[in-house]
Formats: sequence, C-alpha cells, structure tokens
Amino acid sequence: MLKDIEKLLRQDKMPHIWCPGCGNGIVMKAMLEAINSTGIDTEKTVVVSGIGCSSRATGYMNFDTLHTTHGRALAFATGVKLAKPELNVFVVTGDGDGSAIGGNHLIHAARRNIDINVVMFNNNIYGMTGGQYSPLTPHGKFATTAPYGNFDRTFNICDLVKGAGATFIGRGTVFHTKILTELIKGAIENKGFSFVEAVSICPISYGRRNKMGTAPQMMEWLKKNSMPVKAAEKLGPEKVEGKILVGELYKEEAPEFTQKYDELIARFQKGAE
Ligand SMILES: Cc1ncc(C[n+]2csc(CCOP(=O)(O)OP(=O)(O)O)c2C)c(N)n1
Ligand code: SF4
Repeated sequence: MLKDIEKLLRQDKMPHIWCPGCGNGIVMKAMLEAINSTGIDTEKTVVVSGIGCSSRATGYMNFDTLHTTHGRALAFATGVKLAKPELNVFVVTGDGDGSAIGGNHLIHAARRNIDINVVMFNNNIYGMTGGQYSPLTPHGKFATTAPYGNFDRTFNICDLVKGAGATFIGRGTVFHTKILTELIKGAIENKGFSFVEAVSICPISYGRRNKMGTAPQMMEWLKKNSMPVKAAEKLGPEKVEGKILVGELYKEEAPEFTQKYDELIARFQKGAE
C-alpha cells in the first residue's frame, strides 16, 4: 500500500522531475514495496545511481543514497559494499547508463558475484538527453541519432549479465508491477549479484518518435507484447519472436565476493599470528 511506503520517500523533494506518463515512478514504487515487504533494515540500505532520468530516483528515496556520475554507479556501489559488507546495496541505472558507458562495470560486478541488487530502468532510449539510441534500443526503432531506424541488432542485457556470472536475473515491466516487485524481492533475498531489468516507458523521448501514442497506449503495447517466460518455454521460438519475456530468468548459488574477501583476510591474519 502507498501508505506503507510513504515513509521511504523524501516528501520534501517532491514534486519529482519526471514527465507525466513516465514509467520511472512505477519502477521506484516497485523497489520501495519490495524493500518494505522484505523487512530489510532501511537504516542499513544504500541506493546508488548514475546519471539519467531514472537515476534521479535516488533523490526521492529515503535511504542513504549516492547520485554519482554517468555509468559509474556500480563502481561506487562496489566500494560501498566492500567497505561495509553488512549494508544492503542497490543500484538504480538506466539502459544507457548501465549498458553503454557503464557496461564494463556491469560485466565485472556480475563476474565477481558481489551482493548488489541492480534495477535497470530500461526505457530503450537515452531519455534525459532527448532521445539518442542506447544499446537497448530495439532494431528498427527510431531515435534522434537513428532517424532511419536503428540498424544495430536488438541486444538482450539479461543474457549478457547471465554470461558474466550474475546469480539472480529477472525481467519485469511497468505493466507487470506485481511481477516486478516479486523479482526485486528475489534480488534482495539472493546473496550475490542480482539483476532486474524493469522494462519501462518514456512517452516523450521514445514513444513520440516511434508513434507509440499516449502513456496508456504504451502500457497496452507492453501488455500485448509480453509473455511469461514459463509460458514461452512451452512454445516454439517462432511464437516467442519479438516478445518481452517476463519473470525469473535465472538463479544459481555461487560464492559471494565480499564473503570470499573476508575469508581471505581471516586466513592471512591467522597465518600471521
Ligand atoms: C560522462 C558523461 N557522458 C554523457 C553524459 C550525458 N548524459 C546524461 S544522462 C545521459 C543518458 C541517460 O540515459 P539512460 O541512462 O538510458 O537514462 P534515462 O535518462 O533514459 O533514464 C547522458 C548521455 C554525462 N552526464 N556524463
Ligand atoms: S524524458 Fe522520458 S524517461 Fe525522462 S522523465 Fe520524461 S518520460 Fe521519463
């Protein structure tokens, strides 16, 4: 309920800067609901973001927050988690922030399986700077820098993160908010690197250019073009082609980075005695 999460918002920072119909508030609410329902200590919770419309979420969330530089949220978050492994560390990142300039940080944080929960707000575009294409702009879609349609291949960021070593991966959308909230809860419960792709809508910098209509029409589009991953597994690839697959995509157990680091220190301290 909204009442339960109001305390997790910085009311003095309202109104927010997001455009009417933007999906960012929906993803932020899913994060707050997940944090609230898992009952983690909010005094020991840190949220780190880069730069972009989505990254402004750290300004509105009532935790210890860091609004850092474009693409570098995971580098800052890694420092926070290594210095104080007892903290619950989240990263809020945009598709541009986290998959382009911050792509290498994403690969290596996943590779280390460091216990950080990343929520990537994927609106398929660089929203804040007016609509340049990002690595997650689908093939053929229009952007200020792709006036004839994006000729890059469509890129699956969850596959990249899986290949790199993440131990929890899920995809939700701003239409499927219950699923999105559950996935963020799954990320919190996983002791290791967790990645949740939150497919969002940017009616201003993406929707207008791609003639997707109003925000409710973009939501309708998300509903029609998504499918639960479990249902997709039972269908042939031709029926799944182009669909956004939502749900838990991957989970495994693997040693966590800060725990291994602490064990190493303890081993050498013992040796020195
Ligand atoms: C080093 C650096 N390069 C470029 C920029 C300009 N810049 C600010 S936000 C942004 C893109 C944001 O897009 P995304 O991460 O997808 O987030 P959104 O705004 O869509 O939520 C860029 C390129 C910057 N601030 N710093
Ligand atoms: S430009 Fe797009 S992503 Fe940015 S606040 Fe507006 S609708 Fe949201």
